[in-house]
Amino acid sequence: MTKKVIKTLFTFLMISASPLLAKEVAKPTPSVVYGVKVSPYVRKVEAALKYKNLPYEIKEVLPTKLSAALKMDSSPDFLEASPLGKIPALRQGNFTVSDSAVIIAYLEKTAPQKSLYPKEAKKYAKALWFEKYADTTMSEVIHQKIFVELFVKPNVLKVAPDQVLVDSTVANELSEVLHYLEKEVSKSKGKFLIDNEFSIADIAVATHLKSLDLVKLQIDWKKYPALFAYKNRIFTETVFKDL
Ligand SMILES: N[C@@H](CCC(=O)N[C@@H](CS)C(=O)NCC(=O)O)C(=O)O
Repeated sequence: MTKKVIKTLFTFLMISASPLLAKEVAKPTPSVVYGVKVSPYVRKVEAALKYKNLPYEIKEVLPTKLSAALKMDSSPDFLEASPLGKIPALRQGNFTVSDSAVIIAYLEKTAPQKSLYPKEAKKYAKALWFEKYADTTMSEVIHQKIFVELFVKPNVLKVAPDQVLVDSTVANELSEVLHYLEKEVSKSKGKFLIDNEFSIADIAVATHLKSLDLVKLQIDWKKYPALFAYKNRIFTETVFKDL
């Protein structure tokens, strides 16, 4: 083969391969998620990123209030991403945004593949309702009054939990939450909260159910058979498996 033929052949191969190379180059740069994996809201964002097959890395930071209690400083790049000093926050290059609900709504716009929001209006509203319920009532009951007491206080702040608060929350508010979810799961015509459509509703609710598992709370699941089955299903069959 002459040098000229080899050169032509090489040029041809480079041109044919260029779309493949371009694809390789066009891979999205990983998002940075500020936070710690035990946070239910960080877990919620991770589940969404995993579901959408988006690359990300966790930059381990504690919320500002917790850092201050431990006499640690928060990094300026985290504070820029999270004006309230809460976790999670997301960074993509110079762009930053915080709050799990806002982050996931943003991800949906930028990566609409495998949508987390039902198309049909009533289902969409229902999914947003479950997210709101999880981010407010479940957060107050399960995160603030149980998880912070039984996990954050002894493991991070090294102080004793308020067991009286935990016991009364479990007896009263937690039972209300679990009864409500039992009713809703039973109404679903499929294996997820919105029938057979995996959505933001499942991610938002399941992240708090995971917190209950993490603190090994003794719950009489026989009272909530549909919810118990849902919880086991969601953690083994979906993106929650490794979270
Ligand atoms: N609504 C926020 C809640 C985030 C949140 O409260 N995260 C907790 C950690 S799990 C936190 O940063 N707490 C510190 C604080 O409230 O100042 C979200 O969905 O991202």
